[in-house]
Amino acid sequence: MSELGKLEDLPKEYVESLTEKNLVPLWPSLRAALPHGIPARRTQPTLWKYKDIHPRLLEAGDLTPIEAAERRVLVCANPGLGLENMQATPSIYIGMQLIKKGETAPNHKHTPSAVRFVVEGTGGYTVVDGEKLPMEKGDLILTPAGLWHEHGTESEDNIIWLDALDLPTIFALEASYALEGPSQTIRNRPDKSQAEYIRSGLIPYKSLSKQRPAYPLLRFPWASVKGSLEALSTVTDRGEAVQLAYINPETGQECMPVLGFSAIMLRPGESLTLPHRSASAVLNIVEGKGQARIDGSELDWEDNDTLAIPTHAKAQIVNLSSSKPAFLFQIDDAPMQRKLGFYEEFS
Ligand code: 1HN
Repeated sequence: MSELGKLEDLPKEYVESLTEKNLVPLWPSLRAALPHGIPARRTQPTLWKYKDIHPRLLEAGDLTPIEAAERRVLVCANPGLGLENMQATPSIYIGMQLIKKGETAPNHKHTPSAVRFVVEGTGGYTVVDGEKLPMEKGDLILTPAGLWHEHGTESEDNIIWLDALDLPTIFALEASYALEGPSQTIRNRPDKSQAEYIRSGLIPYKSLSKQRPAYPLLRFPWASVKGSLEALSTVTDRGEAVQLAYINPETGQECMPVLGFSAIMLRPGESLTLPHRSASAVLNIVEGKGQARIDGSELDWEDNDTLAIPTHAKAQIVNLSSSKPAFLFQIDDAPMQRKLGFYEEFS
């Protein structure tokens, strides 16, 4: 393979004449844009400890009223990607949001798609497209692109959840914007999806002949996810992943276009090698104590901690408890990579 020409090899006057006409020679930058074998990665394996986030989020609750914040969030920013860019991985935005007793976060809709994964507190709710969805620890709530959503809490508690958005991609497309609106009228059938999609394998009959709803399930209660993981663990060999994907029950496909969501159970003492693959991911620990080994970094995690896994990383997660299972929630960008036609798993 021949060495590619460098910018310095070209006459200064020639380069200047290109610059003047908004032209750039490709060959000096080709290998940086298209490295051989493995992509250039700036994303660092990163751990955000909940014990570091929690007191600072409560402090934000004292320092900044909700009216002055709109959304009171501390963003988990990957240091390798520049903190100001607010990326946990190149495609995944992650933040921790606090709503205090009596507060509401106003109604809006936007082009990025979002989910909420509840970390702490009871009695929170999100209204999505007129449906009032309760939020309890571990529940996953979808707020897809273009659907109105607003949040609040009806208990004495603070409520804290993790926001995951496809914002980095939508922003890079110069397509990220929001609209504000008046508070939604709540339909008198709270969370109807929990009655319509109560069991896998069964969908409302009418949806076979009608156009299928784009987002039939907006809430995935943790209690049923956890129960399903426990059942799956009884028929899964040790060392093999006990993992469930959140899907659209009408299509069987991932429930959002860019980001995918799944839940993992690690049995006591279990060590799991994650697939070596092209997707990046973020893990949030629902409960448990363990270690992640990601490309040579050893990161010790416990309840509510959050971890970033770069693309093409070699990663292993270990449950360090010999008596209790650990439960993790995963966000990844495999759905977008599959649609773009380059998703890969390496053996
Ligand atoms: C957003 O709409 C929410 O609705 C939270 O709670 C975090 C971060 C960036 C852009 C939009 C929310 C967000 C966000």
